[in-house]
Amino acid sequence: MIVPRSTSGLPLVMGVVNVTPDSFSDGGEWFEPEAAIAHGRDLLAEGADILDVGGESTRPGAERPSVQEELRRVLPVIGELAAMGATVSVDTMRAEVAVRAVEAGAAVINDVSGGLADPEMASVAAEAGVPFIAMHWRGHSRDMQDKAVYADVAAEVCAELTVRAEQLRAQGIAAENLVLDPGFGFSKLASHNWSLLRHLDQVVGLGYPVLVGTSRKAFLGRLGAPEGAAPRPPLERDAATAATSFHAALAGVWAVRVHQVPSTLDALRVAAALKEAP
Ligand code: PMM
Repeated sequence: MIVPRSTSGLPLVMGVVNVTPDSFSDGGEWFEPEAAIAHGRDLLAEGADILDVGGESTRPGAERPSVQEELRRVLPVIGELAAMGATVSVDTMRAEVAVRAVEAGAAVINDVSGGLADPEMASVAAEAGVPFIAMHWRGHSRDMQDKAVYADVAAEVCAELTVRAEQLRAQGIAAENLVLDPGFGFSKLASHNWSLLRHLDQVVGLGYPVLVGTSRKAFLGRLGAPEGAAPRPPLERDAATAATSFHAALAGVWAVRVHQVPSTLDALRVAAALKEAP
């Protein structure tokens, strides 16, 4: 399988299905498999092209679940959603979870560590022959913000992603199955996220399809919040997310990973109308 493409010229919409008790954006809301499946069905009905099912929270400071717990969370949800005809990606850093997820019907592997967290991941993805999303990553959530040190964030993220892509291809992942993601919020301060977003064209310029995941992230919550106050809560960040999706569409990304589909689709439609206008 090669990376699915939109026929409209718009980025694809990847809807987030977190089966976790502790994600920052929707913590616990869809933790039971039945609730997660129902949520996935809703996202699909709203127009999501891909459903991204994850069982490990990657919010800063998060502890990791066991492999067995991660499998218990994601497999039934992936199986049901794939059986409904959805294109499902599995959001995991573990090769064993990726293999079992593909067996259960996942058509895409989304690894926020880009294959760095598990030495078996690249060969497993190559063997499975499914699209592999490699995100820019400098370490596990526990201490990732200590590694948010850059002189030129866009240039350094591009350089690190280029090395990662070369290594993944050397490990057998076909170039046409590779997607890159600059990793908003992962080992990045708010200022780094804004700079990366502004220079997204550099990431797109690497020549691979690009996924952007800014949805409900903390840097958006700080907009409009008084200086020194807590960021606005995740559920109040969807309008700002739509604005970043609009920007990503103009930059030519392959897909946006979001929690709320209708506002995203509107933002992408505005971008398309602008692009087509004489
Ligand atoms: N962000 C989160 C989880 N998975 N995957 C990719 N490829 N890119 C991302 O930016 C990304 C991801 C964290 O957000 P969540 O807790 O809302 O799922």
